[in-house]
Order: sequence, then structure tokens, then C-alpha cells
Amino acid sequence: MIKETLDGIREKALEAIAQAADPDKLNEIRVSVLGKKGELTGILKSMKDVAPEDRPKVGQLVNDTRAEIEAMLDERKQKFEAALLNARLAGEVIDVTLPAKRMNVGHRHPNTIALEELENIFIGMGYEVVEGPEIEKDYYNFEALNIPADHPAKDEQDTFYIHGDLLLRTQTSSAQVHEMEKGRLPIKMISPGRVFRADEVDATHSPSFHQVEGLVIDKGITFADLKGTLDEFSRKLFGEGTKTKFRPHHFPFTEPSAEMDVSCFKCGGKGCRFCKGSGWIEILGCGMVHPHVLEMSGIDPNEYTGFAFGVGLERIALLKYEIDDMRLLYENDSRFLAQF
Ligand code: 2NM
Repeated sequence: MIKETLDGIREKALEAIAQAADPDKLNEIRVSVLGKKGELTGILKSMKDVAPEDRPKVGQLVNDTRAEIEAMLDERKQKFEAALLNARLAGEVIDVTLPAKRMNVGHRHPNTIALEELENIFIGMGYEVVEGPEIEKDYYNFEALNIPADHPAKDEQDTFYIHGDLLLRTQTSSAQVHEMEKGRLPIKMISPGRVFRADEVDATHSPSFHQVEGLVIDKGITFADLKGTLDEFSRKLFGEGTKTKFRPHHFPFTEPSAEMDVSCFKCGGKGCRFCKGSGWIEILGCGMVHPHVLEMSGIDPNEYTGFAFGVGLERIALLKYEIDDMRLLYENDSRFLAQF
């Protein structure tokens, strides 16, 4: 009698398990058959009505039925889980034959490339690279460089004044004054950095640009040292065959002063569109440091002499990379920058 009931429960459960559409349905079946109020549990509860001598046998039957249903539930559950995993894996298939996304790796700005080239040339000649502040006192930017109060370079139209005696430096020579004041001689330095002038923007001007200035101070430094150094620099930067030409000029902080041209590295000096037919290209300003400039920074001009020079970094970058408009250097258009 009980055996028939158990068989019935088992057949019905196995049938339902086989038909179950999802794991939730399996759970429902588990509760309705094996749960606290389930059919099989009901049979166990009615064991008290079974004759004591039959109880072990009936108990065994109930347990067997339970085990069989549980095994079937587990088997179906595992099949559902496997199917679910397979579906997920199929959805996540990666086509390794597709072309890869290009990595856009950046690179150095043409100004930086030019700066590092200049720095390496001078480091190779034993120079130190020393940077100074962009905000300066009037004294370091003008007065200590022999630029008097009524000098046109100090004009409000040229200089960004902050307040009082503070301004944005118009040249990096101010960094060299700081170095001279320290009194550690000899000095052999370049000072690269940003400078500011109240200029209108055009193809060759910007209110903020960069300079590299050089300074050498020692006993017995002459104009020959200046020429030899800048000759060597020009050959390193523009090629071994490069010639230099020094034209007299005036700067308040040097005496004598000169501007230096290099033979055109495009035409070799014959004259072309690049050098506007002259065969020469203007590169930098230079001179022997004015005795008064040395004196003001506490250096005895009877004991020490020195030379100095100043190069516009953008000018070098424009020339070397044949860029015809300075504004391109500041616009950060990657189509332009990617060319260098
Ligand atoms: C230039 C041209 C000539 C210069 C002078 C000094 C210092 F600090 F020694 F006085 N530093 N740089 C100098 C000389 C700069 O730039 C066109």
C-alpha cells in the first residue's frame, strides 16, 4: 500500500523534474516533495500508523525514494548550470582575428626636442643647466643687468608688471644674476626657461616664449672663448660645415656685444628662399659680460671676465623643423605635433 504511494510520488516527481523549464521550477518541486510540508515528509509523519515490525522496511523505502528524487533534482540542476555557463561563454566570445585598436602614444613637443638638443650640446661642453623663477624682482630682470629705470625695454608695453617691484621675467638672464650673486666661481651655465613680453601674437611673436641663455665667468675669459664656443655649438646644432659670422650689436649687459649668424644649412651659404637669398641666418645675441654687471653681483671685473649669449628656443625649433608660423607650436593640434 505504502509502496504504491511512494512509487506514485516518485513517478510524479521524476516526471515533473524532467519537465522543469528552469532552476526555479526545480526548487518548487524540491519544496513540494521533500520540504517540511512535502508529500514525502507527510509519509514519514504517518509512520506511527505503520506496524512497528514494518517500520524499518517502510523507512528504508521512503529514504530510497527520497535519495532517488534528490539525485534527479541535482542532476537536472547541474544541467541547467552547465547550459547557463555555455550560453554566457558563447556571448563573451572574443574574435582574436579582429584588427587591434591603435594605441596613440604621444611624443615630445618640437620645443622640447630642440631644448634637449641644445642642453645636450652644452652639457657635453661641461655646462650646468640652472633654472630660475618666472616671477622676478625688477632688480634681477633689469637693474642688475645694467638696464636703467628709463630704458625702453622696461616700458609697460613690453613688460608684464604684477605689482610693486614684481614682474614676469622678460629674459632668463635674471637666473644668471642669482647664480653670480652666490659667489661660486668659475661659472659655466645655461639657463633655459619661459619668458614673457607684452607682444602681439603673429607668425614670429608670442607674449610667452622660451630662451636659453648661457654664461661663462672665469679668470682670463676672452671674446675668443665666446667665438670658439658658439662656433662649436653651431656645428653641433646645424652640421659640421656650418660657418659663423659675428656682427657688432648693442646690449646693455654686454660690452662688446654681437649678433651671430650661421651659414644657411639649407643652401650652404649660396643663398636660397630659406635664408632670403643672403646665405646667412641670424641665430643669437652674445657679448662679453659688462664689467658693471659683474661688479653689481659682487664679482671683481679686474679678476674675472665672462661671456654670455641668448638664444630663442622657438626660433631654433622653427628653423630646424622648417615651421613657418610660431603659433603652430602653441596650438597643440596633434596633426601638426605628430610630424616631429
Ligand atoms: C643675450 C645676449 C647677450 C646675457 C647676459 C647675461 C648676464 F647675466 F651675464 F648678464 N646673461 N645673458 C646675454 C648677452 C643675453 O640674449 C640675446
